[in-house]
Amino acid sequence: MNLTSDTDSFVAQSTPPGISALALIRASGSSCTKYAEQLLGKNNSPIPRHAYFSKLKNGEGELIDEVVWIYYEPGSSYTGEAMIEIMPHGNPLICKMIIEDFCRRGFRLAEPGEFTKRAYLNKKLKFSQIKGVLETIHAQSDRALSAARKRLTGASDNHIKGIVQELTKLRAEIEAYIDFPEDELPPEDKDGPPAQIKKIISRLNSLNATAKNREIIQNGINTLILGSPNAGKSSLLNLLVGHNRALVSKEAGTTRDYILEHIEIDGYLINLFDTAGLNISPKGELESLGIEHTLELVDQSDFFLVVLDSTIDPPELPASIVSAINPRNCIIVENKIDLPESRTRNDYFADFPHSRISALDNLSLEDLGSKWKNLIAQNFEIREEEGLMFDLRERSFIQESLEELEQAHQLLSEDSSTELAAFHLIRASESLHKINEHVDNEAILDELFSRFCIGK
Ligand SMILES: Nc1nc2c(ncn2[C@@H]2O[C@H](COP(=O)(O)OP(=O)(O)OP(=O)(O)O)[C@@H](O)[C@H]2O)c(=O)[nH]1
Ligand SMILES: [Mg+2]
Repeated sequence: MNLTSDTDSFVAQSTPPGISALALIRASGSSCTKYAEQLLGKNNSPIPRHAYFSKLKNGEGELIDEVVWIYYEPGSSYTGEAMIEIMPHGNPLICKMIIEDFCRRGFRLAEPGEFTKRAYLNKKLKFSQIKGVLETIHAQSDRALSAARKRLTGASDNHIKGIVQELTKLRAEIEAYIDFPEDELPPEDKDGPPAQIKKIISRLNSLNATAKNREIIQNGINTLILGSPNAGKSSLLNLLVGHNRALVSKEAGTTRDYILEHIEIDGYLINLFDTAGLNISPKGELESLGIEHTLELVDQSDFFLVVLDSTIDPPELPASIVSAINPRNCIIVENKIDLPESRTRNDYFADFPHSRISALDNLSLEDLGSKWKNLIAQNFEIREEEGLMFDLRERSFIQESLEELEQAHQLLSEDSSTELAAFHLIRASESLHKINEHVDNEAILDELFSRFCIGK
């Protein structure tokens, strides 16, 4: 994608292909004004942001569709250029004809993310807001959406700006160190700056610790349902997803390959894996392969539900599972409590949370749900700052800034050169500035825009 701010006009369908009640076709560039004038007839000027209803005709004067359309004047549209949005009936044939008609009038097809790219080049959006647009479109849970909104509205930019302001204030104080002889400064001023730097360091550290949360918010909490064959793992999955997704049978070894379903708990996306029962002596190659798959999933999982058949003695788990689970990321689900032979299994992983349920009779699922929610809250809860979700590139600037701050802190604590400490504070601010800086590196922009849909 080249970065010249050419003003050629382009068009794309912004709604997904296929049949729908209505569709949205969007165009940007200087030719939009002429297009709108022709739609109005007699070369009248369109009123910006006014919804018109017109007959849209092709080059031969044949009616394509009756459409609602809106014209946006240059300067105050999404892209910053003249834009037009057309809402025809959602028939792919109609959309194709309208787009062909645009092309006949000198428009070209838009590249993925090109509307947003124009908005960025025309300074209608900041770099982090582009990511906010992308994350808003792709968010798969309430939590992901709320974090994306923070980016889109510039909350993450403002957060960094706040820290930069504090650093500037601090520098002024330190420069007072330089300008005044030490014995003329009140003692509290001498203690102040190192303590304040420590505070900023801890704020930045908490921003930097967002890597795992970012993944979890965006991609979901990988949750494995594990246990012996016939324990009721698939029955539990079916209950949680609300339909009979997995085969259930009284034969042990029913589930072979894992099954993935998505549910939402407390606004978090849960990627729920039903797995093959962990049979110590598997019957045949297929069952062995299934168990191998289960064990492979353990490393990539964030959370575990170990399902027991509470009418029989609990199984010994493979070492790789024992080392992956702990009382914060695992619930022991004692199933089949409807049966008279059922016994409590409190001594099995005694310090883990236990929940006694019947997947067959849908008993006590609330207890499991509330324990599950509590653990998610403890492990994955996003604090306000972490909800801002900085990505890898941004975190590298935060890291740079932290290193400068550590040096400044050390110099001030040792009563060494205050000039040098002030210099490190400037460098720390500069690193943070890079987070919100206008990026014109083509490779970075190309990579980002390639993740967009056409029409956005
Ligand atoms: N009584 C009773 N039976 C249950 C309960 N949950 C599951 N079952 C029965 O136990 C048998 C096995 O259930 P599944 O859900 O297929 O068990 P699984 O753990 O997925 O088994 P595999 O896929 O073979 O590892 C079926 O006959 C279920 O109807 C329960 O809470 N109570
Ligand atoms: Mg199963």
